[in-house]
Amino acid sequence: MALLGEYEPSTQEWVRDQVERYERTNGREGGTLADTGLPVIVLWTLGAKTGKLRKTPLMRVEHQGEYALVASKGGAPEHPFWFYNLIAHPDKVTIHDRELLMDATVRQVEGQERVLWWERAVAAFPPYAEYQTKTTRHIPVFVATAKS
Ligand code: F42
Repeated sequence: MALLGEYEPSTQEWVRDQVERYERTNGREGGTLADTGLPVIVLWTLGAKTGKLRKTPLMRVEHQGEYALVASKGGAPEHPFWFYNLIAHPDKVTIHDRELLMDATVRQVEGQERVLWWERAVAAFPPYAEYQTKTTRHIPVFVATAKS
């Protein structure tokens, strides 16, 4: 059952517009990052402070039904807010990937598992590697697994 809650759109217009187009067309519109042609998913989380439903487009990094969620925020020095939402509510997550709405649990990965998923992420979206060189912040990587 997809995450329930009072949806609070992103404060960034381009982000909330992409979510709106993605949801209306199951990703036929808004399914890629601008003109890169690279696919995105929409992450649903529960606000760590507001408890509201938040929807965030992320690059699609999928492997055997699991998804990496890379909190790069373009290499900014601070984590994105959705990072704190996942920390607060790791088991209150939905992944929208075109026709799939997947209820999920997330874990933050480190060590060898992070190396493996980081390789997959950079293969899917090469700018991630550049973002990491732009900041001393260790870019968090979560892996979302379908709830059984
Ligand atoms: N961002 C990434 O980090 N990684 C990606 O792979 C990525 C891909 C991508 C593709 C397409 C696209 O359109 C955007 C993409 N982005 C990617 C940007 C991403 O969608 C987010 O905009 C970005 O990561 C910043 O996330 P954010 O959660 O900081 O969003 C801000 C703009 C936001 O929505 N702020 C809200 C606000 O009202 O200011 C608050 C959001 C929130 O969740 N608040 C929490 C709450 O309780 O409601 C509080 C959290 C806390 O504890 O402070």
